[in-house]
Amino acid sequence: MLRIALQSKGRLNEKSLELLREAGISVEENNRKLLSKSSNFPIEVLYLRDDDIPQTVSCGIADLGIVGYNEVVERNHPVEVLQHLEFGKCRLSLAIPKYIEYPGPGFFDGKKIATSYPGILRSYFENKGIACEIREIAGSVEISPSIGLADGIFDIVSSGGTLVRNGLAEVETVMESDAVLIATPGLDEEKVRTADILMSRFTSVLRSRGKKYMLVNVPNEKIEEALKIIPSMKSPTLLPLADKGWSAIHAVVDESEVWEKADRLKKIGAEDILVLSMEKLII
Ligand code: PRT
Ligand code: ZN
Repeated sequence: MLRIALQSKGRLNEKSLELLREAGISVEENNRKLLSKSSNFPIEVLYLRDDDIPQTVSCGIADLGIVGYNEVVERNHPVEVLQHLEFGKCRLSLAIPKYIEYPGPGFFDGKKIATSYPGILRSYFENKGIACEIREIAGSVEISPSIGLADGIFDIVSSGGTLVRNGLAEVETVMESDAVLIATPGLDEEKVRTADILMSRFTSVLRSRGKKYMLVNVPNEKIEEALKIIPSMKSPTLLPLADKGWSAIHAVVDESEVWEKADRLKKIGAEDILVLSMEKLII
């Protein structure tokens, strides 16, 4: 039985549970319980604050965890990063009041910076040989410059709206982050086997996100041209139609490219273009 630590509430909670659900793993909803077992997969979920997940996994109280990569780097506990999960995307950036001209990282020499991520910031400045005073605060970092607590901030940015609302401009991106699957180093063989199954299910779910299944009928003499427009993952499926001289092509395409591809296919004489949503792509 594997134990996986998930954020109990907050930005990553719902998406982590959704990933498990899409991977076919049913767990009882949180209901204020600390621990809940899956009814159809050898795993139990331990709900924690995100700050505690790296350490809990590092020392083996949980075998796996899903947490922001930023937390993994900041906490610096030995864990293995098994997989980037592509949700909870954000960046950690330096920002200063927007009316100040920014000459480059040297600006921060001798300045005070407020942050909840002192470890990442310290190593960034050490690498650049810049000496600044780091003021660690737990929350509302973005108001620090306006109340005179700091000259700039180092914080998580996603849309950038919080910075704009507080009169700040993002001047350096120090690191990119998304949710990651982490593991205790040196899991035993049986746990590694179960974790591998979990990871390959996650991979299937992630691969099918943003993809559509496209079916299109083309005159046989246009097949080659059509295949240039919709190259599939390996090779598209090609089926002869009852109507002689026509074939159907089935292919997996990025959702963002569906319209553009459909327009180009119509131009070369394709008909009956069908676009279906794709639930799973199991490889
Ligand atoms: O209670 P617990 O300790 O578990 O949660 P928490 O409050 O510490 O963390 P939470 O739930 O806010 O965030 C969990 C993780 O989500 C973070 O560690 C990041 O990996 C990821 N993430 C993704 C974000 C954001 N996007 C994000 N936008 N975490 C925080 N923010 C905040 C940021 O701190 C800033 O205040 O949103 C604001 C900026 O957002 P924009 O869109 O205005 O730029
Ligand atoms: Zn937290």
